[in-house]
Amino acid sequence: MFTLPDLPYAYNALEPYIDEQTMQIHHDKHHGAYVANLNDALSKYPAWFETSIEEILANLDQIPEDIRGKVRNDGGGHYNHTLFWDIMKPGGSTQPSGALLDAIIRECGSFETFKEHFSTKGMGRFGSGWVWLVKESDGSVKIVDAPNQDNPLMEGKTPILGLDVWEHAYYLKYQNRRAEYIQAWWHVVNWTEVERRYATS
Ligand code: MN3
Repeated sequence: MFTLPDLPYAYNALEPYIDEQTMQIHHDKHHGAYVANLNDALSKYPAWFETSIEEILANLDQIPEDIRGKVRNDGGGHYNHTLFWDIMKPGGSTQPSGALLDAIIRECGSFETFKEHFSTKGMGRFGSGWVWLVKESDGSVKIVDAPNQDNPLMEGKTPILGLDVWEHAYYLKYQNRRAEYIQAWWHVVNWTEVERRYATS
């Protein structure tokens, strides 16, 4: 069975950028529900509990058709939120360094332009979804977005940074002001973890 991982910091650790109540509901209730629903779907075919969530999402075509939609949504939700908690931290560095920074500059020209492009993608995602930074096999990086709980693993690609732009991620504090949420979120990105993911994927 899959389990809800603990947050790697306190619920209020990302204040004032992301508020305690949002973190509590987002982690305990939303992520918790994705895990419970994923386990419920897979309990019909328990052999899949032996497979990692990354492998499952990269091979959705092999999941039995009657549960495939649930596994896509709830398994995606489980993976995406686990990544999301890990790529945030209070008081992290304000930008990446080394090979990841080089790759971002090659793609976007500068780190500031990268942030603009990534934020614009988040604003442009209609309805619920995510913005992703993907590492390609040649080491380059690309900004992509996806609806619902879809993610780059489903396209055979490797996500190293993700931003949740579902309303549940920001509505309590920012209401309809998604742009303010995105601008605030940059303050809590854990670039050390994103660099680790870039280096090891
Ligand atoms: Mn969410």
